[in-house]
Amino acid sequence: MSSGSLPQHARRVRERILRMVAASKSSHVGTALSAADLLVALYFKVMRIDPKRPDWPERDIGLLSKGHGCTALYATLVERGYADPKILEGFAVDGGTLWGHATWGTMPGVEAATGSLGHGLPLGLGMAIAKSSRRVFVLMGDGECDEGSVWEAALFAGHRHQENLVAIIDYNKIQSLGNTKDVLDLEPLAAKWKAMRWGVQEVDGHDPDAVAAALSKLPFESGKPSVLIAHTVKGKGVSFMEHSLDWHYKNPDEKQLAAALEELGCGSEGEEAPLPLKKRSSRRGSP
Ligand SMILES: Cc1ncc(C[n+]2csc(CCOP(=O)(O)OP(=O)(O)O)c2C)c(N)n1
Repeated sequence: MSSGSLPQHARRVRERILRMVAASKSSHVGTALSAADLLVALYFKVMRIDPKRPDWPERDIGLLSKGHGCTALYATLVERGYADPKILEGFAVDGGTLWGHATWGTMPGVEAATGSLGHGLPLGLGMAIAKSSRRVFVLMGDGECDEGSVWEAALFAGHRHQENLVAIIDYNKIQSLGNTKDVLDLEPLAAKWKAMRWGVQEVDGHDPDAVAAALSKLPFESGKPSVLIAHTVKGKGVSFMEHSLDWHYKNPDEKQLAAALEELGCGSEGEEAPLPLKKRSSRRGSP
């Protein structure tokens, strides 16, 4: 595991995301940058896990339901010590081992195959019911909440008083083809979850210490599942990617990658470069 504060871990995760997406010429860099601080808070402070024992039967379960943001998960798992950084070189390239959506069995710590949106919460609910002594954390996108299966699971979890289920919504206000409020407005989002008998809190999703603090006392309300609505910015950390729909699908060229890394201040702490800058023959991640 690398040492440092949560923001330092998040910066290294962002560096790895950028290098992976650029090297493979794949998509969803804005998606991954949006979720970096949330994943770092979860995997470094909140979840009861042991990277040396990824199958530890008592562990908390983490599911990245917005599986198209898998570079953020892979980078966080490496940063946390689940695998050697070299594994990231196999992301979305010919002959590689890490797919463009989170895939179970490709790397220790990936608990489920996700990316077909709307399945993480029902899956997590099933796990929470089956393993009532363990906690299940499901990280979802806001656009993902357009899926009916999210609301079926939310209703059922509230009905069941499923205290060991925790949803985190990466509320970056943008989905793949437009602003969330224009495509399908979710507001009033907190009131909807409250009405379904969930304990609800809201947080700045780019303050990992605040995210960890919010998730340090669970459940938010006794006898209810918990949802943390995390206000985020798509593309966070790279100014020309922030709040931009373009970077859902676009990937940075060499110049853009160099500019992004410079803006993040990469290399200033004498860290290794996790992946080379050079391009490789690639297979694009699917949309
Ligand atoms: C069931 C399903 N329908 C459509 C898609 C295509 N798709 C990929 S990403 C995306 C938008 C996701 O938006 P959001 O959940 O807000 O995530 P963000 O990328 O903004 O973090 C869509 C519709 C999918 N992956 N799964």
